[in-house]
This record gives sequence, structure tokens and C-alpha cells, in this order.
Amino acid sequence: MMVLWTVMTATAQNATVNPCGPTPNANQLRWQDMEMYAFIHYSLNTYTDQEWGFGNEDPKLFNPSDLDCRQWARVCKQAGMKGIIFTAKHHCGFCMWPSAYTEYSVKNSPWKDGKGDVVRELAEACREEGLAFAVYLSPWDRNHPEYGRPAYVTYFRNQLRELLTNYGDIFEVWFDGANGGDGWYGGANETRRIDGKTYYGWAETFRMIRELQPRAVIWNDGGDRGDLRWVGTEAGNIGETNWSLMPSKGDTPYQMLHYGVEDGDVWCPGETNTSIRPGWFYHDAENEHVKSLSKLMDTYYKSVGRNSTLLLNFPIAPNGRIHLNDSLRGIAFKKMIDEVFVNGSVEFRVDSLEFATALPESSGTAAANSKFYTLNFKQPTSFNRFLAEEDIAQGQRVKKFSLEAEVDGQWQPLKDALVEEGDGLTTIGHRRIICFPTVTATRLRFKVTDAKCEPVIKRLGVYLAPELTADIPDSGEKKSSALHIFFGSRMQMFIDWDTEQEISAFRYLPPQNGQDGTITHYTLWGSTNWSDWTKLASGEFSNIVNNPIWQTIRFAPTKIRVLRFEADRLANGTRMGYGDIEVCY
Ligand code: FUL
Repeated sequence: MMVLWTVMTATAQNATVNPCGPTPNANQLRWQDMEMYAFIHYSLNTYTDQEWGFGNEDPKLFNPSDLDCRQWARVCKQAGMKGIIFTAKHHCGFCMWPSAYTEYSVKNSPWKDGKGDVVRELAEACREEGLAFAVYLSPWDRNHPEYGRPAYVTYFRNQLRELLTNYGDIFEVWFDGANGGDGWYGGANETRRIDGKTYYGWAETFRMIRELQPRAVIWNDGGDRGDLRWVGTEAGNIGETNWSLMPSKGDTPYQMLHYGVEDGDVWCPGETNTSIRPGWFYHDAENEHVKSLSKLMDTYYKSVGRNSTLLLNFPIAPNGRIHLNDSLRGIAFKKMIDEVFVNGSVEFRVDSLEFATALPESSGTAAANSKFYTLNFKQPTSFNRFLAEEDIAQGQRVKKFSLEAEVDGQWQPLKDALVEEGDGLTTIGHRRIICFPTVTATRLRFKVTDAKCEPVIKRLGVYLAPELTADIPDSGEKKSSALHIFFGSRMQMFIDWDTEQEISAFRYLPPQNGQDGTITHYTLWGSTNWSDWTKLASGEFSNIVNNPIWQTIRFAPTKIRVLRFEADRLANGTRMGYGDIEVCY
């Protein structure tokens, strides 16, 4: 009897719950529509070649020769970014604005004789360029003596109040979840552990943000649920099944962050954050590793194309500007997005059928929760991208769909080529983009086969994206990952192929974290059979220790199946090392 009562009570309560699931609020809708916005990482780390400062770095190191926030804003705008989130304070605690609550800020740097304020300059530059502005304020502070104690939380909120009152509208507040433990902490030089969920008193901090910046969204992964969530990785992708829902309480393991939760009880969409280069901060050694256009497009499809926003980081170089390699690549990225989604747009006429009969009998889904669209092309038309958007103001309703192209009178199923398992045709949300090899078809069928309740499809699109050719410099990932490399001895490396290759150059990047294993003198051999070896080149890598950049050895094009690279002399250490290797064909 008791059990029955409980069930009945639950049903009665559920009757008031929206069967289509939670919906976004106005701030979340506005934020989602921004689609892409930039992160800017800039701090003392830029001058110490670090990713995380310890908190004892000298403020005098901050002295850019040419700091130009307008250049940042212009580059970001041309790269298609709708706003900028700035690291006002990173983990090292150094404040990029002259906070009244600490001496550890730009006011004690030589830049502008201590009278400068990077946050102000950037907020103004964003306003001039029509970009939204936002702040990253690291909760972890490796400089502050009181970190870990209640006094620091007051300090943190005081700083937040400065940022939220003195710099105009803020569209997002970003609280990094990292709490590494050790730090300088006013000279204590110790490890301090806190509980990220309870220490910072998020509820009170959120209340303050709502009061001071009622239109801002809150990013948080360290405690109370914010308005949006991290996606569990900084690699630049979110799950192909990405629900903008989360449980309102409890821990958020990777699976939840990456895929969202279909039955979550709060709207908490994913924001995909990644950097245009390997690190978040600028490092000279990464100038050749700015992500390729194909990598950036892949990131776009795996973030914006998967119901997420993209937060793309541009680090600032020591001179105070975005490096040319990053700005050119960022601008090329936006051009390529337009090339696909503006110039590559394919015309069609759509027939929509809210069908009962057309439903596959096996689906078992209520007809009202299914929809069936046929996209008709005037003549056989080539395309390789499909886009669908739900009206998320009414919730994220679609669970599953199918796609079929009519090629030479035959219907062929299409699948998402960017997923490894299954067809990837799950959930839509704000925007879903499906990539597949080019097909030439007369019609395309899009069926919503399962949904929480009646799907509300806002937009459909079909596009022909250009092939990204190999001559677009690829970096971000190691070039050597495409090679089969193994060592014959401490001073001898082999690279072999299944078939003969005509090669014309060999490139060597020395180890980037110190000199150990850096080769100063080399000999390069080639063979087609492992027994007869031809010397391709030998010589010296000049100045490689002081300037450990890519070295290129060119020679007459030669057909080989195996390459032998010998270290004749090392700068340091007893074993040859490398940062990366490339072979040019
Ligand atoms: C991480 C931080 O530790 C990195 O330094 C960077 O700021 C990134 C955006 O978030 O958790």
C-alpha cells in the first residue's frame, strides 16, 4: 500500500514537469547565439614562458613594448569571434587591472609607469569593435597569503566586484576549476588544499554576479551549477550526443560534462574551450604549431556543429600583440566557415510531412514526436554537409534522426563521418552539422525518428564544403605521428614505409624542454632494401642550442623505403631526442 502511494505521488508531481524538458533562460539563449568567442590568455606567464605561474614572479617583468588591445579586438572580430573573455587574473594571482586590494598587479609594473589597466583597454577596444566583453578570474591564487582561509574569499569577491562594476557590460564570468595546491602564498611556499565545492561559497558569489551583471552567464565547474558547463576536455570537442541538460545537483564526471544528460533537470549547455596553439599562453617554441585550418574546421564541427559554443584562445605575445601566425590562421578560419556556410550553400525546396504513415513501423515512436522532411534539388546536386537547428527556446527535443540521399534513384543512408561508432545522428539542439563524403543527389530525406515531444525544427541547410588540401600547414599535432619511427641505438633512428617514397627533405625539431638529446651534427642515409645505404646528407645544425627551431635538410629527390638518421654529436645527454620530425615528399 505504502509503495503504491509513493508512486502515485511521484506521478502527480511529474504532471507539472514540462514533458519536453527544461528550457534556456534569456541569458543562455543570447549566449548560445554568440556561437564563437575568443579567450585571451595574457599574464606574467607570457614573460616567463610558463603555463602556470607560481605566484612569486616579479611584476616588473610586465613591460610590453607594443601592447595593443585594439589589435586583439580587430583580429578576434575578423576571426568571427563575437566577444572576448580575458584572463584578468590567472592562477599566479597577478592582476591585469590595478585592483585596490593587492599590490600584485600592473600598477607595480613598468608598463605605462604603473598607470595602465589592460582590462579597461580591452573592454574599450571590444566596445569599439562591437564585441562583447567578459572576464576570467581564477579562484585559485598562488600569490595571495590568505589563500585557503576565509579572508581570501572576501578578497576574491572584492576583486570580482571591481571587475563587474568598473568595466561596463560583462557577458560571461569564467571561474577556472584548477586548484593545483602548491604556490608561493605570500612567501609560505607550501601546498594548500581546498574543497572547490564549498570553500569559495559559490551561492553568495553567484548572487552578487546576478545583482551586478544580470545579463551575464556564469561558467563554473567547481561547485554550484552555473549557467553553462565545461565539456570535460580542452582538446576542442564535445560529444556528438550533446544534451544541454544536467542534473541540478551532484558531481559532474567526464561523461556528464562531455555528453550532457538526456533527463537532466536544468538547462546547462556546453562551452567547448580550446587554444589556437598547444598552450594557453604564448611560447616562442609554438609559433610553428598554430592549429591548421583543417584542425580548426574539425573543432568547429565538433563544437558549434554539436550544439555547443566555441571559446577559442588567442595568446598574447610578449610584445603585447597577437602573433601574426595566430591572427592569419584565425582570419583564414572565419573565411573558411563562410566559404562553406555562405558560398557553399545549396538551394533546395523542402516538403515537410508530419507523418504517421511514413514512420518506420519498427520505431515504436509516437507519430507526433517524429517529423519527415524531403529536401528537393533542382538537378543532381553535390553536397557534403547537412545542418539542422531546433528552436531551443522550446527545449532540446530531438533524440534521434536519420538522413538519406537519393543517388541515381536509390536512397542511401548517410552518417556522421566524424564519429567512430554508430551513425552519430543523435540530438540536435541549437545547431547540428553532419559531415560526410560528397554525394551527388536529387533529394535528401531528413527524419526525426525519436523525440521527447513534438520537434520544432527552426532551420535546415545543405552545403558543399571545399576539400582542405594538404598544402595547408598542419601543426597543432605532431607531424611525426604520421611516421613509423623506431630507434636502432641511442644515436640512430629509423623511419620506414610500406612502399617506396620519393623524398626530398627531412626536417628535425629538437627537444623543446631543455637541450638533452639535441643533435648538433648528423648524417642521413636512405635505402630501398635495408642493406644498401645511400648517404643523403650530413652536416651541422648551427645555433640549434640557442635557437631550437625546425631544421631542414634538403637533397636531390630520392626513392627509398627506409631512412636512417644518425646523431654524430649531441649538445647534451647521451641519447638522441626530438621534438618532432617531418619528411617531405
Ligand atoms: C585551465 C587552466 O589551468 C589553464 O591555464 C587555462 O586557463 C584553461 C583555460 O583552463 O584549467
